[in-house]
Amino acid sequence: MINKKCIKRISLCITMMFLMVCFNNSIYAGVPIYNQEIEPNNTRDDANIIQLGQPFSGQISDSNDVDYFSYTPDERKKLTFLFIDQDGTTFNYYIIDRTDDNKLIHYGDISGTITKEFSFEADHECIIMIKSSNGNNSRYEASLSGETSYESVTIDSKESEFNNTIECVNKLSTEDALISAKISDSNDEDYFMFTAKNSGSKNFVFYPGSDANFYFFVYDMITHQYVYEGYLDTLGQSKVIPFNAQQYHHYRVYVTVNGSADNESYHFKCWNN
Ligand SMILES: [Ca+2]
Ligand SMILES: [Ca+2]
Ligand SMILES: [Ca+2]
Repeated sequence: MINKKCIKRISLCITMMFLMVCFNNSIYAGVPIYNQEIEPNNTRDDANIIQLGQPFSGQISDSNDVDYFSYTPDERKKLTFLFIDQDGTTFNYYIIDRTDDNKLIHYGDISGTITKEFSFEADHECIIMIKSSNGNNSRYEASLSGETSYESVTIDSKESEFNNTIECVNKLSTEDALISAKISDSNDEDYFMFTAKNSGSKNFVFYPGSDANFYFFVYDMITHQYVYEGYLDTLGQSKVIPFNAQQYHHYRVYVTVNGSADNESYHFKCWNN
């Protein structure tokens, strides 16, 4: 028997699903695909959204046809693009980082089979474009596969996952960069490193974006001493930690959240006094 409470719940679910669809569509205009392209996919905005590791097939129907595909990793990945020409035509391909001002990652001609490997940042949209100037119903198969990239990288402002170990630390390009990051779940840990460009008194400031129970430390990797270590004890307020920096010393910053965490954002910055 469906009572009023049930109907209320069902209509709430439908409303939420509708809002989620609207929200997704506001980010990506294209449609998700599985094993087959869906036309029209002739612009970046109409790119077919592909699934990692799922091969798909397509065809260039004439010399005006272009096929765009899109994938956005939620953490830094090593990606492998595989392309197989199915009927002896020469195709042209372009791999683009749309988020990084349409930076061209790879491009070239393909007849036969190619694989291309490249690293890709979290939350950057990877666009793959296929065309063929001599194509007429030219068929191809392709796939994009990938795995988490376990490498340290240099960052300017935003953290780059995976940074959960000392080896995969995010290195700050400058000691006073303002870094924004998040603890995405209770298993997330974030490692950063900066180098003091001069000696003197500085303030390390931690800005919590929520009232989560943040734990963090700042550690001098040369003297092996903690500048600060402990829970954020300021109840959601910024924490200012004065310290005497030593020129060229490397400082490790570690952040996590004690207990449950759901995309708990935070910022930090080292200020020169
Ligand atoms: Ca197309
Ligand atoms: Ca994180
Ligand atoms: Ca992390």
